[in-house]
Amino acid sequence: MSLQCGIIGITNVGKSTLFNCMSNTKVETTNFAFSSSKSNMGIINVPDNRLNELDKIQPTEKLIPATVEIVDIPGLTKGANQGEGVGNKFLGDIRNTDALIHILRCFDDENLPHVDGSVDPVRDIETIDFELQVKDVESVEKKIQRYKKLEKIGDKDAKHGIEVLNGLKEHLEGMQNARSCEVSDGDKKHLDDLFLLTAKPIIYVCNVDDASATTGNAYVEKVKEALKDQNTEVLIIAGKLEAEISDLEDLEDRKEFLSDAGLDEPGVNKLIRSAYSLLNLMSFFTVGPKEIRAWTIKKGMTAPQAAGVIHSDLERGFIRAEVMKYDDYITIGSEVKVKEAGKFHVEGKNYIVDDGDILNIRFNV
Ligand SMILES: Nc1nc2c(ncn2[C@@H]2O[C@H](COP(=O)(O)OP(=O)(O)OP(=O)(O)O)[C@@H](O)[C@H]2O)c(=O)[nH]1
Ligand SMILES: [Mg+2]
Repeated sequence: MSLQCGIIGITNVGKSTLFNCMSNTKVETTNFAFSSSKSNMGIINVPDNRLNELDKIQPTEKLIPATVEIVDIPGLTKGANQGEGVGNKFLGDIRNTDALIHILRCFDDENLPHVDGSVDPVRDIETIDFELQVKDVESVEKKIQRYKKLEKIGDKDAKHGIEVLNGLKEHLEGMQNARSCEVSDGDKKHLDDLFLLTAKPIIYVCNVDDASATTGNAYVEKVKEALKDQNTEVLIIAGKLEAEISDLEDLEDRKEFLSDAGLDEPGVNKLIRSAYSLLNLMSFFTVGPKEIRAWTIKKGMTAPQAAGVIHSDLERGFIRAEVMKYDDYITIGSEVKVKEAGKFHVEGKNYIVDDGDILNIRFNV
């Protein structure tokens, strides 16, 4: 199971800069508009301090964090849907993602002109939203045409489907995103196969100057005001500072740098965790002397499905899961004592795995 988070935004707002801070692969960042000419894929480790806590109780050789895929998508611009800038070929890359991180330029820098002449993150949100909405209207219209053909040959569902889609189309044409369109659960089936760009879950990241890393600035306030009615997260990150921090190899140097900036951890760590939860993901652990590992699953997965993330044999031959809750293990201090305390659970195939569960899968193939 690989879920993907896409980084989007206007050109030259710091997308590649932040991608480099998070990802295991590095790409070029430049002062030129549209410097990225293809989407770049990377893998990010999900920072999780629980791994270190588990290591204190069960010393191990390797700590392996959970991972998520991230794609740095080249900058969009006004008219991208008509081929402006790098055009719309990247709108397809956005379609393939499961969630979006929208980076907003919230810093002044006279050496780095903004393509639209001034720094205005609220206008930038509208610019990007509009490009995506235009694309979504196209998708909806195509589906309406398909339904009209079905209606002609007597399909009963098609008429209602057309009504639902027309409602959505109007919503989009009113400069609204599909994610804010109210559609009843029963009607969602008409939209499922559209993979609408503006329906994807999204986080906004205000890329600020170093001095505003903890406080934000006037641009951030405007962004928050503009998004206040949307149920969305707005994070503040000082991209340039983050890049400098991630370049430091030495852990102590990093700590000092962070505390000078007034941060208790890199802003990108927070961003990664937010993206992880936006993707509806969580982690369970396997714990042993060779490795302690965090595994990524979707919320609501059962024990056999979670076992299948480790290896398909474990799902196929699943017998039972032995489960310890992370908090029990940490406070009680060992597997033996957890058992003595009656908090070691044996669960069957209907068990829904919880975030932080420590699992041992019993299987037979
Ligand atoms: N002053 C300042 N400059 C930044 C910041 N973040 C990025 N930059 C600079 O902005 C320029 C563009 O950054 P990139 O990360 O390449 O921008 P991008 O959004 O990937 O741009 P495209 O790929 O061209 O769309 C680089 O020169 C960065 O050093 C920041 O927080 N403050
Ligand atoms: Mg770039």
